[in-house]
Amino acid sequence: MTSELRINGERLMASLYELGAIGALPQGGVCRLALSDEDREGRDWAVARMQALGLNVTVDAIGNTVGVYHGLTNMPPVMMGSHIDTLATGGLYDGNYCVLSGLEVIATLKDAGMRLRRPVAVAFFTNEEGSRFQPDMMGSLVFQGGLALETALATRGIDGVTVGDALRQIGYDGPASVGHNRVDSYFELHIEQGPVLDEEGLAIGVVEGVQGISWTEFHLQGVSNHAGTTPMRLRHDAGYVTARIGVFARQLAQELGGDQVATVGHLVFTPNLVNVIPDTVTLTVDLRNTDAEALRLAEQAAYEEGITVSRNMLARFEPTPFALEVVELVAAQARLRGLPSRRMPSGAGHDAQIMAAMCPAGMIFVPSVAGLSHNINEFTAPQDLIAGVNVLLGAVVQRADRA
Ligand code: HGY
Ligand code: MN
Ligand code: MN
Repeated sequence: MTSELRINGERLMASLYELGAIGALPQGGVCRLALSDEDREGRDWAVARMQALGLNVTVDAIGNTVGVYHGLTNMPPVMMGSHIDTLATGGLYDGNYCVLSGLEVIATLKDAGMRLRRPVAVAFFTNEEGSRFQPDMMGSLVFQGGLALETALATRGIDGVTVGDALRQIGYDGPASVGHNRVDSYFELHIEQGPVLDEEGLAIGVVEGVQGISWTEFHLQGVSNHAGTTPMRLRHDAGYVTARIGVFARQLAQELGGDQVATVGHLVFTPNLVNVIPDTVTLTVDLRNTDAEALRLAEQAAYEEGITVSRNMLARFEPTPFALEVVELVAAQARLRGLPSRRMPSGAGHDAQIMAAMCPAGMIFVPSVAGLSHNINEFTAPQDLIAGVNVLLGAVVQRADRA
């Protein structure tokens, strides 16, 4: 029965384009920053789809939203989840694809008149991207109990607004409690956001875990001075130290090799004027697959330049393996459907790595063309998107109906 079940591909694609129209950018792509008006619009759209499916919808105190399709028992649900907040330059698929796939899986079960032994849930978590408020995966961290609700609500974003105020502003400071949820298992279907599946011509990634993540924000205090009259020997140039950190980060990644990556993605100079030696610089270093060595990079450069440096740990996640039972289930479903697949780690962070602390969790990847993501031109072919959802459908049905 399960292997014959197929989702409605047209309905899935239509929902992707419909949600993608909310916060659409003029040159393509989407901007629905966490807890913005656009995020509220996207949330309202997704909640309306949950209600149209007759799901029991709850919103918790950090805005995580869960729709439950009841089962034959009231055992803990098998959950499909991800996020619908995006970067300022987000693509159509990152996060949204899984939430819409969860809705499609439940719609397919409904069409088939199927109720499973366990309930099946679809969830979107607040602020997965971490662009406006850090850390990323904030909502699932609070859901799982890994971050105190009060700490999350008090977090101030890059625009100075607190999570609590922004949440109230969009009306998603929900009544459901956090940190005490029962979830049988968690599945996240996601675009790979890297080049592996596309380069190897594979349809499915059977994800074995997520690499570690370290986000550090540095504040460099230099001495602002005249760019023309200040001799080099008298300078304390925070801009020069910034450049050194960027070079160190790249060299660190090259020295360590393997999956090590390092990125300077956020950079703010003051006064940011062509003829003024910078007074301060704020920059972030994103390191993955290693311990946070960012401090070493900054301190070494700053010491030599006579700059004071302070740092703020924005996010720090250890490498997270997924539950073998879930990994095997995903691999078996890919085989059952004749889809070429491989086992692999995730380079990107996901809510699944947070949920793995509270229940067996796993992920399914589909190819990203040219490995592009966190870019308005991210693209995955419809047949790959549909194949991924059929693997999710099979895995969830098997998991929810098991004895
Ligand atoms: O940064 C990440 O890996 C995720 O997109 N938040
Ligand atoms: Mn994502
Ligand atoms: Mn992302």
